[in-house]
Amino acid sequence: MKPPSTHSRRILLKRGLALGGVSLLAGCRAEESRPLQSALSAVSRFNDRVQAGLFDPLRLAPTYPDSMIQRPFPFNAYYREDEVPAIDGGSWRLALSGLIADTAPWTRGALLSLPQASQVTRHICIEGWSAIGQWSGVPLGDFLRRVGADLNAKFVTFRCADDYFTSIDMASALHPQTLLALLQDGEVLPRRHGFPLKLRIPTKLGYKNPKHILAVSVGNHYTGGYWEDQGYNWFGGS
Ligand SMILES: Nc1nc2c(c(=O)[nH]1)N[C@H]1C(S)=C(S)[C@@H](COP(=O)(O)O)O[C@H]1N2
Ligand SMILES: [Mo]
Repeated sequence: MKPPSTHSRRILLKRGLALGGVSLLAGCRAEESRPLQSALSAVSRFNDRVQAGLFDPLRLAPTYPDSMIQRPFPFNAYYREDEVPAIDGGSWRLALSGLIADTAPWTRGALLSLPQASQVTRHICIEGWSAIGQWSGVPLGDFLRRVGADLNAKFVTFRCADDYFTSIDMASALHPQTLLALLQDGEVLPRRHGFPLKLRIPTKLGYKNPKHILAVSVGNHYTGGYWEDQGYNWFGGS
């Protein structure tokens, strides 16, 4: 049997995403109904599997010319901009845990000394806005290989300096455009955009791009996320 064409795969993906959208919309009005909630989250779990099955590890997210970069870049978080965590870059360390051979913590300088990649991509927030930006940093796949992570594990989880956390599938973690970003628009990652380290993952929606990362862990147990635990679709493909 012939594999589905890129076009029909895209239609399938849109349908998968639309299913996720229905579950989100309906979730708002159905807080009282437990059976409905669990049926809807079963649809969302199904949607995760559809998206994971359609995910092409080699297909790149669209990139844009520098002239399209939006300045100032919009801010978003689950709190106001004046409550953004203030992190001292000198004493900050990236902690590693789980299925990783070398869990020694990383300084910002050590991360900057690794080969860097950069991208101009569109960040899409589920709240109804999107913006093109430029980010650079260490490809997460290169980093996971360097520290001896188990690349057959299912999940990579990120914990942040605020109460935010999220997790992604390993195939997306190893995608070439998935970056541990240290710079935005050629400058040290601004405080409001996640200093000292954020995940830039252009194949996923904004809420799968954690800012102010403190810790990365690799494992096989589902860990969810801040918004995902409140009903946002876990795979969160864009
Ligand atoms: N630590 C942390 N990371 C986060 C969030 C947050 O509240 N805290 N919000 C997410 C959401 S919903 C979006 S749209 C983007 C916004 O990133 P920006 O401020 O750089 O535009 O950050 C994501 N990462
Ligand atoms: Mo968002």
